[in-house]
Amino acid sequence: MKLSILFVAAALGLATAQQCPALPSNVNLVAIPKLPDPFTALDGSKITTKDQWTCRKEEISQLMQRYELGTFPGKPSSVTGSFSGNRLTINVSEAGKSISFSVTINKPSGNGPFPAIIAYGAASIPVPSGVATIVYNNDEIGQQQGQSSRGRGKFYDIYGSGHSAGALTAWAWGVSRIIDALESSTGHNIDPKRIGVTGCSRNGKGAIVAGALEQRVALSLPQESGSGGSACWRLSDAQKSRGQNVQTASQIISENVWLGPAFNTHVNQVTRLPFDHHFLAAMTAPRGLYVIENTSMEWLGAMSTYGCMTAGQRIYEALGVKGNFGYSQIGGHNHCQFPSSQQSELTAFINRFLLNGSTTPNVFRTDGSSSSLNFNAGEWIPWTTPNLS
Ligand code: MCU
Repeated sequence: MKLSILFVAAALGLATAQQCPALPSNVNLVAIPKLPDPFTALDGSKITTKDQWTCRKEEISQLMQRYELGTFPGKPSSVTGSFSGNRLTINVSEAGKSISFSVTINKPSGNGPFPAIIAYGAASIPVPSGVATIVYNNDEIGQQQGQSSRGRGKFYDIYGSGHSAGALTAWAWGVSRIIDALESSTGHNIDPKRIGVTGCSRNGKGAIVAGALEQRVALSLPQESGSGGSACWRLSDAQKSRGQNVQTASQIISENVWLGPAFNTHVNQVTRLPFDHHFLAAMTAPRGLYVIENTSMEWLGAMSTYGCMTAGQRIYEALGVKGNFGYSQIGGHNHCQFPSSQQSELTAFINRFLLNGSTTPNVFRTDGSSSSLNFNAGEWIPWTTPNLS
């Protein structure tokens, strides 16, 4: 049946979405001490083509959802948007439940259409004139006030307090609904094809996960996301075992509800996870991703984010778009204060992905010394990077 549908579609010259196999219900979790290979699928097959990558990318997303992030639901049965003043109000209904939330859109002067950056809470990067800011109260969608926040917020009003999603996934769902509403409503003059997402610290974890889960995000700008964001669980554990005060998986689940409850059983044996956070880059590629980090904050895991994103960049490289990925780790400033030395890099990403520029950014740098970071790529990245055809 499926084959004949595909055949008829092909004969009619219709585009058919690639069918990817569902994730097996039982995945054999085995210890993978170093960073897992993005280019070997669960069934052991090697990924050598972009076509094969399509389903591996989907598999990676399903794995991260099942064991860490919780399920990212598809589009609800009804999403509407209405724009008035500078407020976009989004009404969502699904299976007899309804919620409504609003975002504030601060627009440049002129006619547009304008690109926009969705800011979790408030932007702590400078948003250039020419780009709108959409202020998103993510806490309203998924609360993040410690353990008592589990299952609270408007996402859970729709899906139930027992839903598997952690707050990061609930917030990404809210980003998706903002984009739905921008696509279907008028008067706002925002171009839904040129949307960036940013946030710092806990909200930086949210920004990187939003771009990974929601494929309509054109540019992700996570700032000082650290553990649960651009850091890898395995590397943060390695830093911890060197005596450094970094946030690990076992700590993060005790602090807040950013991740799904399914993650709790894995935090003391993260080597059994069939992924690590370089796979967030896999889920985001080939779209724009500029990771902003800070060597002056031990808790973020300077080696962990640097090493994890070194591995993440290789996925972009395999796809032939290495320069669409950026990593910049600069210290000497407070948490969530954007240093002027990173301005030209941020500008390059915004120009390329939100302002229709054609120059590829190409940023990868740290001000940490190799001895202070002490990341051995040969040890932690035991796989080779293919040139996907
Ligand atoms: C870096 O983000 C978090 C961090 O994960 C938490 O452990 C700490 O409590 O808060 C940071 C944050 O959000 O600071 C604003």
